[in-house]
Formats: sequence, C-alpha cells, structure tokens
Amino acid sequence: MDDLTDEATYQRVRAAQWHRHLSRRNLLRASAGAGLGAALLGSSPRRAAADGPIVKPLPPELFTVYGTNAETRWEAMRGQGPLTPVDRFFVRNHTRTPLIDARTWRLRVWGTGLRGSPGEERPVEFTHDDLLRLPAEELTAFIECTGNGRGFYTTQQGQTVSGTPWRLGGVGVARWRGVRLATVLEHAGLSRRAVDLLPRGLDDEFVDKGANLGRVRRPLPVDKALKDVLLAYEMNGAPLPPDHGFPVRLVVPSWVGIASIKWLGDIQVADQPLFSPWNTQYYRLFGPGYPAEGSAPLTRQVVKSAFELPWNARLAAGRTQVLHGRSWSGNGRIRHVDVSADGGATWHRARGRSGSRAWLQWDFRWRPEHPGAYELLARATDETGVTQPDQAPYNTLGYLFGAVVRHPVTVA
Ligand SMILES: Nc1nc2c(c(=O)[nH]1)N[C@H]1C(S)=C(S)[C@@H](COP(=O)(O)O)O[C@H]1N2
Ligand SMILES: [Mo]
Repeated sequence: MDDLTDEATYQRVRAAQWHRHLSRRNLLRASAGAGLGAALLGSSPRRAAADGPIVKPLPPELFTVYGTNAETRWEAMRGQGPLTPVDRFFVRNHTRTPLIDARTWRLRVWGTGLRGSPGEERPVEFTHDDLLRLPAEELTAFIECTGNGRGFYTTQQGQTVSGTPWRLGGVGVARWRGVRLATVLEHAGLSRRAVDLLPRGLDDEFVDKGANLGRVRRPLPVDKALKDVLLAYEMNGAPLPPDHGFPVRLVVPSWVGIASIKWLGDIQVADQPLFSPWNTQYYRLFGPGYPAEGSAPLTRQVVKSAFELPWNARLAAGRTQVLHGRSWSGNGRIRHVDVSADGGATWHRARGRSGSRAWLQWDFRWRPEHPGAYELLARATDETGVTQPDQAPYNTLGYLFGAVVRHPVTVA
C-alpha cells in the first residue's frame, strides 16, 4: 500500500492515475467519433473515482465531502508542520476539476488596459514554458473559502444561510511557487489606464438555479494584482495538482478564496471597472443592514482559530492534555490567542509556536478533572488589533464567519 500521506509518493501515484485517466478519456473520445461512445459508456455505468468532481482521493479520515467540495478535517492537521499537505488540502469546485494538457495550454492576456491603439484588443499569449522561464518567486499563503465556518451561523447562531455548511476546514496553507502577476502584466504591456483585471478559469460553465453564469471569473483591482499576486505553477514543492488549478492558478494572498482563480485560461485587462456574478451576486454581504445590491465586493478574510481535534473529541479526565490549534487572519499576523475551557468565563493565553507567516500554530495545556461535556473556545487577535467576536454579523450567504467557535469535547 502506498503511503499517500507522503507528498512525493502521493504525487507519483497521482501522476500515474492521471495518465491512465487521460488515455481512457482519449479512447472514449476516439470511439465516440466512431459512434461507439454511447455503447462504451453504457457498458460501464460506474465512473472511476477520477471521473468525479475531484480527482484526488478523499479518504474520510482526512476530508468531509459536500458534493463538488471537500473540507479538511482539523484533526488531520495534528502533527503537521506549517503547511497543509496536498493530500488533505480542501477543494472548492464550482463544477469539476478539468484535466488540462500543459503542452497545449496558453494564457491569453487581453483588453483595453493593455498598451496599443485605443480600443484595440491586443491579446498576448504565454505558454507554460514561457511562464517557467520568467523569474520565479515563492510565497507561503493561505487560501480560504469565503464561506468557511458557514455552518456555525446555523448551529451556533440559529440563523438560516445558503451554501455549503463548512465547519472550519475550508482553509489551507501552502508554499506556492510561480511568477508574479505583475511580471506577466509588464510583459503584456500594462497600460497606466488599467483599473481592473478579470481572470477566468477553464473549468465548465457554472449553472446556478437554471441560469448559466459562464466560466468562473472574478474581477481583481489592478493595485492588488501588482502588489502580491502570484501565478502559481507549484504547490508545496511539486507541480500544482489538478484539483488545485493545474497548470496555473492565481494566488491572491489574504483575500477571499474565490479571488484565487484555478485553471487560469485568460485575463482580461480593462481601463474601466469590470463585473461578473462573482463580485455582484456572490461574495458580497447581503441581508438586513446591507444595501439591496449588497456590501462592497469582499476582499480580506477575517480572523479565525481552529483546534486540531476531532469534532466531539474524547479526552481523558484527570490528565494534562496538550491541545493544539492554529489561527490566521487576512489582516496580517496573529498577535496572540486565548483559550477558554469553561464556555468563555475565563481565558488563558495559549503558547504561540513557530508558524509560517500565513498562520500561527499554538498549544495549550489543559487538565480536565471531571468527566462531562465541555466546549473549547479559541479567540485570536491579529496584529491590527482585531479580535474574534462572540457573534459573526449575519448575512444571508453566510460569508466571513469569524466568531469564536465552540468546539464540543467529551471528557471521560
Ligand atoms: N476556475 C475556478 N477557480 C476557483 C474556483 C472554481 O470553482 N473554479 N473556486 C474558488 C473558490 S470559491 C475557492 S475557495 C478556491 C479553492 O481553492 P482550492 O480548491 O485549491 O482549495 O478556489 C477558487 N478558484
Ligand atoms: Mo470559496
């Protein structure tokens, strides 16, 4: 049995599975041309795992799966270093992971925000090799779904929200390597008049309640694009895996996950503001207290904390436990973390351990004397002075749940 928790092994195994999958697909495509496709498909109604919305294995001890999405189980982070290994990094797909051939792939950069005669759309193309030849940079950053923690609006605050009811596993930290978006834009001839970019994915068009919204794409202001955005082709020292955007994805540090477009196909550069469903009808705050068109498009993630424990973990009474956890914020580094084991009556400072810039790893010694049900709370404060509140401001789509989460454990 291959040890899929070892990243090198994982990559090798996946590469082999992927090639088998590709040749099977080509076979199907070729036979479809000869009118045999339906017969072949009909004779094998069972789809291989790699034909589901997510390519990588999703063992239940590492993930909770919701349709096309899978969240990391926080107990699977126990004992891990500062990075989330690919085998347990959450996946958020609007449709399904496309399998893209890097040899024929191109990135097209086009639009009125490039230099050229006024009004002329001058597409500039980059091959995968072109990008590999440009100066490379590395960056450690989290990617977090805007809806991470959404389930707690309901379970903790009694509110009705729509969307995937994630707990806290819709976040992961990776070491990304690639070329700065600024470098690519410079090569494409960025005009001083450019204001917005529209990066777009090559995955299938997204259909929501019968409406085809087209390919996943979300406007990105040019100042953020030039500041710290990466076109990543490696994740944790290996080629970007299919589920995380192969061959190239955006990594937009600190911002809502939707900004980090996977399977990048083209980037429109415009001399005027751009709109898509992903910065108008989604990824804004809606509900009481917000204008009908919603808040401004969401940018930074909020402060959050999670224990590296199973939900409803069982702990031994009369023994000192070392509880581990991580905290992170879209505003910058975490300054300190406080933990409460008595429902928030008393708080004690957790011990910060080394972490990456992207999140702080901490631990906390706790000796529960009496058997019973407890709730563990962790509350972080970031370098801008923002502390996690008791309540997250309600919004109908359940975004940005930053309140302190009450993690149930049983002491026996
Ligand atoms: N092309 C494309 N990019 C995408 C998405 C998608 O469905 N299609 N999902 C977005 C969302 S909502 C999130 S939270 C992150 C998830 O990244 P991951 O699956 O690598 O964890 O990718 C973003 N980029
Ligand atoms: Mo997301």
